[in-house]
Amino acid sequence: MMSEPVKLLTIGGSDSGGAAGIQADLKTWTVLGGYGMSVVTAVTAQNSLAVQDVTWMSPRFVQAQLEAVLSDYGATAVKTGFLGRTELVIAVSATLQKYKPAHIVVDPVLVNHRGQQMFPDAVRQLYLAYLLPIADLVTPNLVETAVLLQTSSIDSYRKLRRAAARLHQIGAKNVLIKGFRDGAELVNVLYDGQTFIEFRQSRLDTHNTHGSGDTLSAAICAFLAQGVELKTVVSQAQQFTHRAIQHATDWQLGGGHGPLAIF
Ligand code: PXL
Repeated sequence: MMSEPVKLLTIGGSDSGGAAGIQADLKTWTVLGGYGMSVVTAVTAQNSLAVQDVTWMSPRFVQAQLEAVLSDYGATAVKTGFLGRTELVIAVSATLQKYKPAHIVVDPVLVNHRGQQMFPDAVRQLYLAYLLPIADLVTPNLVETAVLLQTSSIDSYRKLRRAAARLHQIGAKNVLIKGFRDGAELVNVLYDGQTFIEFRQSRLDTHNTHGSGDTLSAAICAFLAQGVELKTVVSQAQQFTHRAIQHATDWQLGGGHGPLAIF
């Protein structure tokens, strides 16, 4: 018999194109040996070029899915993704506080790949009030960080560190700000309230990065649930994601931003 897998839950949207959202999370978890569950907040009509349409699940039905899985299976680690409705942010926060999973990773999906805010500003405000305070880790990219804090673009380490400190102060236990460009390298910075740790990786020249943020936060969830220490978790998850991007560099599955090779 196989040993029991860790139980992992994603709360997010479906990407019909299979690159991002719950599809990226579930593929990542299967590869990393976890048992993946998914509470669907929205269904997107999406391909490598654009999100063409979205149908939202009702807050009542999202709540029903959460109760169904958490009252029976439970989850050691949970990640939140596409939650662009105020009622959904509130329902998800309340239910996570009821069930208290050991690890909560908040991936603040707020902007599209062009860097435009996708949701009403009230959603951003509720992220600060309801999700950051229960997050063990929040994982914004540079644009999401600037949107969350309503600041100008983050173009220096000084601004990045200050933003991380503010997100920590608002309530996130740990903050990982992703995607700072430093020459040929991409730098992710982890802040735990005391020290800043830089994780560096060579920047890959490819269009196929659709779902890379989801894959990274999903991998983080899986390693956290396995009991790995956060610093090591971030390093391992980054290597996993980097490899997945590397292996898909030359793919042309669609006409736009293609998926990663999650194998
Ligand atoms: O990559 C962020 C993301 C997550 N979840 C869903 C998405 C996207 C980006 O478009 O559509 C469902």
